[in-house]
Amino acid sequence: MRVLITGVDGYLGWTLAIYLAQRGHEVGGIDNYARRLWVGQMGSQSAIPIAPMAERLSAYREHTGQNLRFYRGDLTDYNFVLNAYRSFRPEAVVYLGEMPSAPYSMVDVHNAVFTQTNNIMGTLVSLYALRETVPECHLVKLGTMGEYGTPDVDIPEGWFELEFRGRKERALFPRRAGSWYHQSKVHDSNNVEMACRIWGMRSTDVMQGVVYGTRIPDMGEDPTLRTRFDFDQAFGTAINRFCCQAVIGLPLTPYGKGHQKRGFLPLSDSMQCLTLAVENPAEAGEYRVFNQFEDVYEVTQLAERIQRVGSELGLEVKIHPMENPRAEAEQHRYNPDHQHLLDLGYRPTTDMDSELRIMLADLMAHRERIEERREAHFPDIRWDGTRRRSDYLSE
Ligand code: USQ
Repeated sequence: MRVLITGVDGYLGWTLAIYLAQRGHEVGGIDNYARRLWVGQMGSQSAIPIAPMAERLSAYREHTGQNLRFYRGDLTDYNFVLNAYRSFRPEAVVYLGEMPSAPYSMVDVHNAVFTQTNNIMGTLVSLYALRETVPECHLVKLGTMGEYGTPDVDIPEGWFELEFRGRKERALFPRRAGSWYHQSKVHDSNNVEMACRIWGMRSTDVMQGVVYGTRIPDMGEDPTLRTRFDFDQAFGTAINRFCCQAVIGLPLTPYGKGHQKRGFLPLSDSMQCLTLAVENPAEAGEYRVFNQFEDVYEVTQLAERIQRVGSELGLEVKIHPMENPRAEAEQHRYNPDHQHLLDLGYRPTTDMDSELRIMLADLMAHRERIEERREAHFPDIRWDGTRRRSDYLSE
């Protein structure tokens, strides 16, 4: 299939381009290198060095035997997006080109407005451009499990049956996001659902949990094919941050009580799931939702795992809870369904401990790069809009 990836320079986008090409798909990509800039604004850099796009593209050609058709530009620019879709004529678009950080979106009014403009307008522009150029195209839109928030009931896969005053309706499960970023994905979901309903477009909205991992086997050994890996307070997720903290001897930092639960899945399995969505498109007019994660853990459980696996590799890892810079539930129910991808044939291929061993070994090779940006580990972006560095909590 001809698959266009928006955000192809990012953590998931670059990995997916390689994964799809190795499975015989023709891949195109859009990016404006914004992620490199945002991480720089956070005073950080990718722990794993990544090459400029021109070098990435030639390594890709050599490794996959394919040319990746790359379009450099801004996804909120309608004419640019229209021309890219008109020239590539994708059968599927995997939409990963958004600003993905909750803390970054909470810095101030500028970051909040930027996040929502970039994400919501970008998706809306793509809906129009797809309708105009390739209306049959399947939009695989990356949402997030964070759209649901942490309700005190089970979480279905998008749709559920609502009963009110004796009448029933199939409805979208209520969303209750906890950051302007997560909220931007809620708005995206509403817009995409409406485009399917009124224009007959087809879409899979992927509520993805937290993805972890430094590589997939399809990357081989060429360092130019590696994907980025962030650890700063905004673009590093808890698990990725903990691994980098372990490598440079900083204590791991569960925020607050540390009982926050999230769904996790390894990078290679995220690729498998996105590819299953691409290869099994939604019907015309269908808006379907996949909850995409493998296992649920509390952040403190993650920290303990990384401590254990780290000690096998000779790292002395301490855990030291830190004052929570976010406003969020630190103890809550979390029981989301995740059956749709299993029904399509998804089978987990690896477990967290094996993946952590690979991650820690990969990161130990780049200890100096992580050490160079030690300051970037410490959170100071608060949900009330102030900037104040969090302290470690006393035991
Ligand atoms: N946390 C810590 N210690 C840290 C960093 C984070 O305890 O050093 C906590 C946070 O307070 C939060 C939990 O870990 O309760 C998860 O935070 P995270 O930064 O790992 O992930 P999150 O902000 O939820 O966002 C990440 C990605 C985002 C994606 C989302 C999927 O950045 O793009 O949408 O994971 S999910 O979490 O399922 O919503």
